[in-house]
Amino acid sequence: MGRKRKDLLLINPWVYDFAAYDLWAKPLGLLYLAALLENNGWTIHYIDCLDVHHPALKTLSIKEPKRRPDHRGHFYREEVDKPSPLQGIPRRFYRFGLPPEAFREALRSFSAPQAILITSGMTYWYRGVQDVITAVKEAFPKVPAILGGNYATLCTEHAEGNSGADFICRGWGEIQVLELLEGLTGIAPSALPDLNNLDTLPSPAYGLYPHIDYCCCLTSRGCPFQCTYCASPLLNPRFIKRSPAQVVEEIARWVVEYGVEDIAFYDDALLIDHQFAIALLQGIGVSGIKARFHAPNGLHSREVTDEVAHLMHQVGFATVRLGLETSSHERQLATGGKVNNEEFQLAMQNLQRAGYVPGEIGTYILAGLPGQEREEVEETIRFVQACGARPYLAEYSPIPGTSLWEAAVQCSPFDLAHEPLLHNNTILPCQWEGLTRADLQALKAMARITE
Ligand code: B12
Repeated sequence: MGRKRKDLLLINPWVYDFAAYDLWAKPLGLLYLAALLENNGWTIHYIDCLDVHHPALKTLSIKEPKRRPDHRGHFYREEVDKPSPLQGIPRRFYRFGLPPEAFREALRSFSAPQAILITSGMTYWYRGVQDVITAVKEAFPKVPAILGGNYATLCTEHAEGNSGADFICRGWGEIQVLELLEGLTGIAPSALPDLNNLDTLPSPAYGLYPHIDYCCCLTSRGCPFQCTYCASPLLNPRFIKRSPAQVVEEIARWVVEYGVEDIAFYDDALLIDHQFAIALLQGIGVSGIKARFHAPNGLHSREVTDEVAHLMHQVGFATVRLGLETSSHERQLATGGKVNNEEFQLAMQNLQRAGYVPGEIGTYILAGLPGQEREEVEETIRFVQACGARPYLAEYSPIPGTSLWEAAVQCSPFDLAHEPLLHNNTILPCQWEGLTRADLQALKAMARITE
């Protein structure tokens, strides 16, 4: 009797959107699962539709999209028709990622796996999920398609009715996927992680990429705050950290193994545990790792002490973004109280004393929260600029299950409750006469003016 074949195909789907930019975007959850499955003896085949270095692009003589020296950049894209719920939006709509013929060609190069695992990012990116599942079902009609990730977790019912997947997993996938595969194939897991101890998880499987020019790192899962607009508590059952030594060792290995110079942190709360933050930053310093570090996901200002700011500057944090969201004291309290203006000012002073120059520090401002007026955003932009930071306007994307969701549904002119495409931040889902799309354009222009 031959041994059972143990092949899986893992896929990061296309993105359909008005805009998408590779701000160090990798499907980290899927890469974590890939590493765990490899440890359990599975052979992993992998297609990342968003891989700008995918060999299929060269075969089709498609030039690599423009990248910056720090490896941010554009994805390959093709314009497509707007889906009907977005018809009224005066912007072009694209499919980002591999041309469909390249994807189908890649599928043909594999023989049927035991299961196909598909991840999902933003809730409003589900069309890419649908298209991938349609294509894999054409190629391998009998192979079960398993869907997980943010869309699957936050819009489970919608995914059940619309994705085409045979199985849908909500939340952390590690144990679920091993158990599901056991049920489907009879192959029992040999290496189970302990999800109360993140140090038992293997490092994300970046080796699946033929070429990689940055790595994304997660030092923790979840967040101790419960901000009303944020999905973190829905995606993570608790806030849990890795050991700083393990993180440092992992980054050092990536720099040597893949030759990467850019590391982006994906944490929701990177600095929130002060002792951890100091240990991590000192560890990076002592190890002599030479890389640029990026925090595209926003840091908690309260934690940017003088010491933390100096260490960040010393070890090479090149992208520093603080999450302020609003300078309105009332709204800061009403949305979760993660920061106030004095704490933000202090963080800015600490960062500037540490050597950051004005404009080098970005600050996220939320625009278009339910009932939020243009003046509040304007004031926040002015405040951020006066503190020496560069404002980044992030249009609010309403997320089902969050505390702010009902208010968002009530105030939105769009049918948010039935159509996840309408969660797209670009359409300004909660626009109203107090803050219109035209207002937003004016606010963006204002935010671009830096002293
Ligand atoms: C990193 C990040 C980004 C990165 C890129 C992410 C990417 N890969 O594309 C950047 C900085 C670019 C980004 C941008 C934005 N983001 Co963002 N981002 C995140 C963040 C912090 C982490 C995602 C992550 O990788 N987590 C770590 C991994 C390990 O977790 P995971 O992917 O969930 O995987 C686990 C499970 O889901 C599951 N799983 C995953 N895949 C699969 C597959 C199978 C088969 C199975 C079984 C299980 C499974 O198992 C995994 C391991 O346990 C999340 C918040 C969060 N905590 O998740 C927000 C989040 C996804 N972002 C969000 C938002 C709002 C945005 C922006 C719109 C912000 C703005 N207004 O500008 C932009 C939009 C970008 C665009 N249009 O291009 C929202 C979601 C909005 C929505 N409606 O879906 C989130 C949830 C944050 C929030 N505040 O609530 N983001």
